[in-house]
Amino acid sequence: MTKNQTLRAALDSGNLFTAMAAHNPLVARLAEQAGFGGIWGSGFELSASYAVPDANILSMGTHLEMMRAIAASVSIPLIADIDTGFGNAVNVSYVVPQYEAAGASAIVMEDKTFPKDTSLRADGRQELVRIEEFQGKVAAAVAARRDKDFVVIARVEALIAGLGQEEATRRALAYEEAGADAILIHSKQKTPEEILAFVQEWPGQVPLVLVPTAYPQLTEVDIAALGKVGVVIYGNHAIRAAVGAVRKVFAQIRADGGIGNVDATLPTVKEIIALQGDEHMRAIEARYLK
Ligand code: SPV
Ligand code: MG
Repeated sequence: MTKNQTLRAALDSGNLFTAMAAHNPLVARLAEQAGFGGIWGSGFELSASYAVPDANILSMGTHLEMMRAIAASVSIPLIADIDTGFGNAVNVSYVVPQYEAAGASAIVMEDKTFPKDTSLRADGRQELVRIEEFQGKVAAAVAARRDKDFVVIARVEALIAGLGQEEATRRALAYEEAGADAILIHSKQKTPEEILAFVQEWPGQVPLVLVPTAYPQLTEVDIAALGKVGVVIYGNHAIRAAVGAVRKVFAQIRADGGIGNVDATLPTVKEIIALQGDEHMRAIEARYLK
């Protein structure tokens, strides 16, 4: 099976597919080793790793090249976060084949205006495009894919924008009608009630995608039991884990005036060399270096 077929089959199966955020190939490899079904090519994480806001400050090219590097380093599907599609439906027509060629198995595109503001920030600018305009962008994405198993996920930001469940459902149904394979419904409420109400009332046929960052109480068992959710995305746990771990180690080294104490607490250099794919390179060496 190709990676695209793996993701498509997972969506068709009705089982919950898990995708973990990654901002570089090393983290993607750790996600694969940990047993996640796929990688989330998070714009938030990549922006954070460049120390800039998640607000279309990074260029599409920067994100695209990281997606290419990630896809090349793992054997599980990559779901690429293309924000608002980097423009209008015309841009989307050119963007989608590039992500597909880079090795992504899906794109998620959100119905906000360009440039976007990040969704989970309190008081962010959350302006949505007209429903018809976004339908055009979804249809353009669907038409532009080369492989029918490449998945197009439309992301509804109506709850994030405070427009309520009725508007969110209206938009989700319109995007399904335009050809979306799945609907990502995002919420920044600190408890799951808002998202649960949407999921329970969802009258559409396509599976939903949740990003439970703001309401972490909801487990995979809870989500699977809802029966309408195909994918759960863990949106930023790699970058948050990295920031926490790096801060702690740096502080310890400054406090100790040396690396003696932290050394035993860290993964060994040997472990890092293994993650770099050393075994593969040594096999090439043994076979071809004459
Ligand atoms: C991302 O990880 O880039 C996302 C999810 O789009 S969120 O940051 O919650 O908007
Ligand atoms: Mg994003």
